[in-house]
Amino acid sequence: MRTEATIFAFASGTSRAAISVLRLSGPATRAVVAAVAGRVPEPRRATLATFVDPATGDKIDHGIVVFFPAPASFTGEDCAEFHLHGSRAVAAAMIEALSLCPGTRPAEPGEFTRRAFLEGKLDLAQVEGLGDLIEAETAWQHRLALRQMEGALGHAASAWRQALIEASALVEAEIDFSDEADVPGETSRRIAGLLAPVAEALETELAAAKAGELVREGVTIVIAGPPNAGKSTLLNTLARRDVAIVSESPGTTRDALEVALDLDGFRVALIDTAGLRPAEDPIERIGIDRALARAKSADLVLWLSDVAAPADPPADLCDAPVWRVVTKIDLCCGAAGALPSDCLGVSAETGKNLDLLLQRISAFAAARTFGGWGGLITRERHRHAFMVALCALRRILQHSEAPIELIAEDLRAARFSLERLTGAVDVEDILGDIFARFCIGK
Ligand SMILES: Nc1nc2c(ncn2[C@@H]2O[C@H](COP(=O)(O)OP(=O)(O)O)[C@@H](O)[C@H]2O)c(=O)[nH]1
Ligand SMILES: [Mg+2]
Repeated sequence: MRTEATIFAFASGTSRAAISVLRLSGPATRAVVAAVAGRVPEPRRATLATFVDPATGDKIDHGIVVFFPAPASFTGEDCAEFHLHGSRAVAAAMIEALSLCPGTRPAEPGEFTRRAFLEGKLDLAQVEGLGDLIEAETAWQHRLALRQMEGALGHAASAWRQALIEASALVEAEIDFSDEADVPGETSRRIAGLLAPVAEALETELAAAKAGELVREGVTIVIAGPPNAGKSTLLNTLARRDVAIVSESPGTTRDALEVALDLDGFRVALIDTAGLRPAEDPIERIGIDRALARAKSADLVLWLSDVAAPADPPADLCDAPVWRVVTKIDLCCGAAGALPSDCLGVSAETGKNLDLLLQRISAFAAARTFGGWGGLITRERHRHAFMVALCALRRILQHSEAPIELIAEDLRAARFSLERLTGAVDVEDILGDIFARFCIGK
């Protein structure tokens, strides 16, 4: 699938910087490089050149040009990079010069990566890994994205697909030569032998999936409790900035507020909510409903209450673990010792026990996400594909007496689902969605 246009875009950010990188890909690359840099340098060798506007001959910059001939380039097409001084004026002049070269146009978001995918340089799961790598904020997100980009999911999927293809061959043979005397049950035994390990691997991955998604999306922790318990203060203190409005008047926080923290490399989304109390005010009521909804979907709830007015969480607050935190212990000297053992007393005022709270949260995030390291599934799309394949395989394994045509059909369904995972079969419907998330120049 050859693309006609030669695309260009800044691969680096375009704010003022020492150096910025302009990238070019497509059939006109050689001509553009020759016109702008004076000649086409030796492949993959950083070469100093003077860049000029081919239309006017005006000098634009002195910099480095690198030429990557097809097919050994990121996109699989002829590619080049111009390393320029990172000024807005240089950027604007280069963009203008490239725009005037025949056959060129600015790239759309994710277009370089889309071409790499279409040229078979990356499978779809690697594309997603690359997107995650660019977005990665914490050390664990970074590691997971890197592994995804290196093709861990694609390798596993193609090994499983191979087993399904072998099983299909047995099934086809059975359909074609069913009248020939074969040992009864022999084919289905051999098929089961091929499919059972695949089903088992899919099951293991699905079980570990939650952890992979937690690494990518983060562990969600909701701070809940009665009004004035110090919820917003705790959020602000842990976030080290004023995210939420803190006030003595109860019912100040109306909407759920979220901050993302990086705790020892784990992404943690901390959510402050409206205080829970019977409220008259309709807006406060909405806030309380939202608070309850957020608590329901949380991975962990911190239930805060004032040391002067300890309160129990409602029994049906959530299915996730609830940690009881007693606040403002600075106001109640000595009382902290009298707290029930399942309560942690903290003070945002003095900082007492906040480190301990963070340590415990970090340990919780680690325990929840550590399994994600071994897992391959990092998003809902993968989980769905695994699920479809597993259901089809289970049908085959559990109904060995089923008509051979049904077995063939289920095998096709399982294989199709695994192929969609890496983009080996038609996936036009999901491509737009995946590439639209990329930035221009990637
Ligand atoms: N002395 C003391 N006051 C606190 C502490 N945490 C919060 N407060 C005060 O308690 C009041 C209510 O706090 P806020 O965070 O708005 O509570 P929320 O309604 O649960 O969000 C404010 O006046 C805070 O300054 C603390 O650790 N020590
Ligand atoms: Mg509040």
